[in-house]
Amino acid sequence: LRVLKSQNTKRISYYYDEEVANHYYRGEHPMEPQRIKMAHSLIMHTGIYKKLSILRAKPATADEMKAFHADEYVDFLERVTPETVLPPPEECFGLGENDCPAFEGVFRLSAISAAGSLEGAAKLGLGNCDIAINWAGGLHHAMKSQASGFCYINDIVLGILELLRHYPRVLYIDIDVHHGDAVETAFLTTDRVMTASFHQYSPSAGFFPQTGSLSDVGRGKGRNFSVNFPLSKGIDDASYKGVFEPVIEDIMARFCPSVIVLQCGADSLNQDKLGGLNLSMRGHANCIEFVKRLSVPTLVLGGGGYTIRNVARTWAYETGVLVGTDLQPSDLPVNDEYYEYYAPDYKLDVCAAADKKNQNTVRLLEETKIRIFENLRSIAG
Ligand code: ZLM
Ligand code: CA
Ligand code: ZN
Repeated sequence: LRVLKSQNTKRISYYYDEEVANHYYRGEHPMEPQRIKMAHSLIMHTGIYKKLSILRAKPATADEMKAFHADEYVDFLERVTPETVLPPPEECFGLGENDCPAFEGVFRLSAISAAGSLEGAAKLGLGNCDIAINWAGGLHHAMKSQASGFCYINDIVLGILELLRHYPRVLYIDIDVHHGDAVETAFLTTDRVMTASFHQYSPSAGFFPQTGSLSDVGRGKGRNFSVNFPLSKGIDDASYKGVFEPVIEDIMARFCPSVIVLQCGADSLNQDKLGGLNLSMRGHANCIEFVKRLSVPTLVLGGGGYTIRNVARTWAYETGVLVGTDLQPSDLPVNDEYYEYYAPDYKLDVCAAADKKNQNTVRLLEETKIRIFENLRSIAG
């Protein structure tokens, strides 16, 4: 009975605000909030919504954002418009450059993104659900006083701060292709939050944000509570599983988190416009399934993902994994409002490339794992 309960009757809260899709970063910017609505449409048309409690969170207020962000920054973000933002090099708080434009509604979109993570965390904190999902969240680069890497308000840090009011230890896992730098920095010196990011790392090639080396382990009381797994281009499903599962397993044994926050950036998939990895949808979803099986309360968030048809496919499929429905590749519903976006195959699947070179050597992956195990050994007790 207990096994049944832990696997099949998880109470899942899913946060969605249809207003997300009314926002644009302008022009040819790679970040497209519309992908959240596309994923939602698949979730509705495949029927997996029946196993979710669908909720709309109240957009976060400036005061709620100030639990992490600097007052001056939040006040600026609330007021800035495309007309008042200063051009580079006079840009303020990171806004104005191409990565973080001051588009119309930037504060509102950030408030919606933060809301799902905050309310999801609060609901998990009260024990009123087992899993909370917010695909509009996962904006891991937003710093205390600075927009960075398409992110303005750090919904993840806000969610973790809320969870810390209810739970002693929070594990943050980040499978976005980019390093979860701002979440790591926010909790760099505490032993109550462990951050673990897997990411493409090639600072010599200038791959953003160029941080997250293996030797980046945290500071002071937080030493060895920051875990970084740098990867080279082309990693495939088998290699990723071979590093992800043992590292998370070891973290579970040593750190014993009371709650998990999982950032599911879909830019680690094959064919992403910005990322260079070679994961299939199933390889990516294996991480979500693995974390689900740990049976720890979990806040599941979105993040990057720039080939939007694949982002929608993957987050819909992963929602299915969380509710216990293994959607089949043929399950792409013909009545979906974005059906034509899924041409030419009209399937749910995202495949890995057969001919992409995996630039990660078995030897370096094994050595990296061993270094991480060594670091984790020193936190016990
Ligand atoms: N230039 N337009 C991931 C955040 C990645 C920094 C190099 C800006 C782009 C990119 C923007 C339309 C997450 C950097 C890039 C051009 C300095 C990054 C606007 C194309 C465009 O066509 C584009 C004019 C833009 C931005 C590409 N930016 C690719 N990579 C990174 C940030 C966010 O997935 O982790 C979480 C949501 N920025 O490499 C530059 C150094 C700005
Ligand atoms: Ca990452
Ligand atoms: Zn990313």
